[in-house]
Amino acid sequence: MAGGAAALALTGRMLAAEPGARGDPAILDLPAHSKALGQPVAAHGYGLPSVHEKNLQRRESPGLTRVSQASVSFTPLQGLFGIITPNGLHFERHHQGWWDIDPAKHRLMVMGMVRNPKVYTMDDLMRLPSVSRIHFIECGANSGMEWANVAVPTVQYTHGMLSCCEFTGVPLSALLDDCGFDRKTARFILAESADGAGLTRTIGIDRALDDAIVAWGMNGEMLRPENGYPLRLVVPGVQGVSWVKWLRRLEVGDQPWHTREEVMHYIDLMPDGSHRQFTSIQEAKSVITSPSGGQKLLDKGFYNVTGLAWSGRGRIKRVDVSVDGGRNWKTARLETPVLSKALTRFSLGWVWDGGPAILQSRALDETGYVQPRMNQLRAVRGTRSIYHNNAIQSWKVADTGEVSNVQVS
Ligand SMILES: Nc1nc2c(c(=O)[nH]1)N[C@H]1C(S)=C(S)[C@@H](COP(=O)(O)O)O[C@H]1N2
Ligand SMILES: [Mo]
Repeated sequence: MAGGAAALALTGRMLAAEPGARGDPAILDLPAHSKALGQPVAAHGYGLPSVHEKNLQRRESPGLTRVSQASVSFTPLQGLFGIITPNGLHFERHHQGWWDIDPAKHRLMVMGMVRNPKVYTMDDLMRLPSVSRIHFIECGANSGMEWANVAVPTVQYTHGMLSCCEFTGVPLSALLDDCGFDRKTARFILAESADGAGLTRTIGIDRALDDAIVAWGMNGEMLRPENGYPLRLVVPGVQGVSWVKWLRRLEVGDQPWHTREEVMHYIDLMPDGSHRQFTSIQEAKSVITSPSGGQKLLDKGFYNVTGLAWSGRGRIKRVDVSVDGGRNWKTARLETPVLSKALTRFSLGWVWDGGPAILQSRALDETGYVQPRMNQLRAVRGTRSIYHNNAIQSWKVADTGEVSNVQVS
């Protein structure tokens, strides 16, 4: 219930101390910070969050077992504002644990169907013209437990394999051009990692040339070790597994490699027994982050219902919010900026009357695609899926004010 505690803290922060008979001590008693010198500059060479925000942490889901180092920590979406994930709270997914690799010893090899295969040092790469772009990354298994309807308690664990950062690096297309690749014959790129996971994924050439980035920067500083320092692949709109961390090799070829990570994992088992591979684009999805599971509404009255929407196919066009389990919908306000393949923040004012309610959000993207209900998704995909669940999420508000995870058709 650690995540629940974090969620409660969010609501608790708004509680003022009870005014006593003489009035509010928070006003009447002059605090130490108004009477004495504060702390000096550079007390922390690298700044830290307030001690009062200690509860806001990446956490492992109570419902998942850690297998060796191969595990997941989830981003506390319920405690974040806007669209950018702070680097220390970016979710982590490691198949074989993480490393803090010495950039002076790291190399990137580009080979295969290119005229001039090359090995780059980090210095070589960082001398090239770079771009900085804001994109979301979502693990293909995000919300995977909802297929089995196990009522994961908080939004941190239902949707927290999701983050959004400004990534800086060299466009993959520029790197391929630098090695003289042939646009007529090249059709696929293999990306390979330097960690023990030997993570390899095939990426179609269109996607590679469109907006993929070989990135070293994240939110204005170097990538964190957990997120692939010093080099990772950024494949906007595509599920997290293709964002190869500790990237060491790119190979150009004319057919998919059919690696373990694309034929055994990250596939969708369909009702007829067949399985879908290479379903890599993350379709439009949204979730209300506040109020959300584990939180408690302390009183009747006004609430700003807010959350995040995203689409691997481009911009979010509209988000609708329902407070009655999907019978009636209102269009939410989208906060700017609304960027392609990035998280978009939405909000809608709501006056809670103290009765039971079911909160839902539904995203529409610029292609016209509408986020499906869980039963619409199950009708096509069956019940044996793990990956690629982008269904509408429902949060039930009980008359006690307690918010919990429910599935309503
Ligand atoms: N080298 C390497 N790259 C990797 C992984 C890994 O285990 N090793 N995990 C992948 C998966 S499944 C996901 S969802 C994302 C997670 O990125 P993050 O840990 O930065 O959140 O990285 C991908 N790239
Ligand atoms: Mo993943």
